[in-house]
Amino acid sequence: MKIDILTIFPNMFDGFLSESIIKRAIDKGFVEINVHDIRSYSTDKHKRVDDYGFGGGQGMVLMPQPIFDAVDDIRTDESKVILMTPQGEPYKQAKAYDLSKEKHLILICGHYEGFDERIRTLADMEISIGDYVLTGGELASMVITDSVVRLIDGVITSDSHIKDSFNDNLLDYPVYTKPVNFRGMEVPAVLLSGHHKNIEEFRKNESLKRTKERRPDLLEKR
Ligand code: 6GU
Repeated sequence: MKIDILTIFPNMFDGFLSESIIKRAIDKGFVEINVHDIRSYSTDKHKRVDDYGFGGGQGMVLMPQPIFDAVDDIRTDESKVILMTPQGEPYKQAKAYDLSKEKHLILICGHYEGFDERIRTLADMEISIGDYVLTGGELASMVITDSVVRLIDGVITSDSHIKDSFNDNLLDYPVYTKPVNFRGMEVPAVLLSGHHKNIEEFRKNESLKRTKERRPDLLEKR
């Protein structure tokens, strides 16, 4: 898979792309990720990327020219263009699965004060990562990238995501490691029993209990 990210803050991605599973996925060739500075596409002599909104009131608005030129340059027949905006479709694990099957994603990071409405016509899809406002789409595009890349075949063992929270709309069961007794808190005996059927049942019950307590809305979707 290839992911191209358009942003006015390319440096924000340095840490994200150079650590942990994302770095490994890049190094092993499962994904190619390119961060493009929208400013480098500006034809303005001062390399401007935003300007005052017509009608007044909303501060600086991202201009269409640099973003249209960037997408023209990067898009192919296989690209899905996604606009990051709090007005987009709420992002869910099911969408992460869909996107992980795509060949090429182009993520456009919006700006908190807004982007010219005509930029919307470039997008195949608009995504929001939740009901709160970020200063820009950069963190949101990292959330999308992270959640999609880990689902690409081979990036992590599929065992580790088959059991993820939200598959089947259930939260994860609790897990423990050594020591068996830590400051008086014991690992549930069933997990030490070696009895696989009982362990499976314990986990299923804990998943259900936890989902009922914390996210009853998910149970209604089952
Ligand atoms: Cl995608 N962008 C911004 N700026 N804020 C958000 C968001 C996206 N999703 C939730 N809040």
